[in-house]
Amino acid sequence: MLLKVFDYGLNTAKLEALRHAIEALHARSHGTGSSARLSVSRMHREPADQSETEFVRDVVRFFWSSGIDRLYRGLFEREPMLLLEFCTIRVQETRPDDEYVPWHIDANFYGFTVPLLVAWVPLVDVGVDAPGLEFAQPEQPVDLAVMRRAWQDLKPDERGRSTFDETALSEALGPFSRRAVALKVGGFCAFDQAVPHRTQILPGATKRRIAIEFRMAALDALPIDTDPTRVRGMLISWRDAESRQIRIGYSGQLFPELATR
Ligand SMILES: O=C(O)CCC(=O)C(=O)O
Repeated sequence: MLLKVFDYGLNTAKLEALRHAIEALHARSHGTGSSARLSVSRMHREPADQSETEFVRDVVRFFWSSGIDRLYRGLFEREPMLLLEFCTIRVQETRPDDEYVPWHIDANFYGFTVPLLVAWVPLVDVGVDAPGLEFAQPEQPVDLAVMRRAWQDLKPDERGRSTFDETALSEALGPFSRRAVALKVGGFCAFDQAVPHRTQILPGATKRRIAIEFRMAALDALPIDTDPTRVRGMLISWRDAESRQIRIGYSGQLFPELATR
C-alpha cells in the first residue's frame, strides 16, 4: 500500500486556471450549490462546445507538465499512461445531504494486476474549511492478497458501487487509524489501488471543494482482473515513444487486442 502526501510542488497558477474553467463549466451544467462529478471523457467524446474541448486539452497539458508522471516512472520503473477515461473532477458541496464518497479502493477502476497510481489534486485549500480526503491506514502491514480478497468479496451497494463499511474495512486491514490530509493548493496526494479512502467527513465545513483525480497505469499492460468492457474503448493519453509528443486516443490504438472492428 502506497500513500505519499506532497505539501507543495504543483504549479499554483495553472491550478487556478483549471479551477476557473471548472467553475464555469460546473455553473453552466449544474447551477450553483450542487455537488457534481464532471467527466473528462464525456467532454472529449461529446463536447458541448469549444470550451469543453479546450478544457480537456488543458487538463492533459497540465498533467504532462506537472511532474506527476515522473512519480509513476520513479515508483514503478514503467512508462505511465494517463487514464483519461477515469479522470474525474469533483465539485463537493458541504450540505448535510450532499453525497460524500464512502470508503473504497481504486482497484474498482483497474483491478490489482497493473500498478495504478492516483494523484488526488485539490484546486482549493482542503482539510480546514473544505472537505479533503481521508485515508484508512493499517497499524500493521497488510497482506495485499488479503486486501484483494476482501475487495473481491464486497457486495455492491444500492448504487452498484463496491464500498467498504467499517466492519469490512476492519476485517481487511485489522486495526487502522484515519488520516485526513489538509492541503493547500499546489499540494497533492498520491496513492495506489489498494489504499482505502473516502471523502473527508468534516463537520462544520463551510466551503465547497473542487478536486481533480489523475489515474495512471502502465503503458505496457492491461489489467486481467477487471471487467474487460472497462478497458475497451478507454480514453487515454500517453507520450509517443519516438516523437515524444503527447497523444490522446483510445485503448485500441495501443492494445491491438482491444481494437474494435
Ligand atoms: O474526492 C473525493 O472526495 C473522493 C473521490 C474518490 O475517492 C473517487 O472518486 O474515487
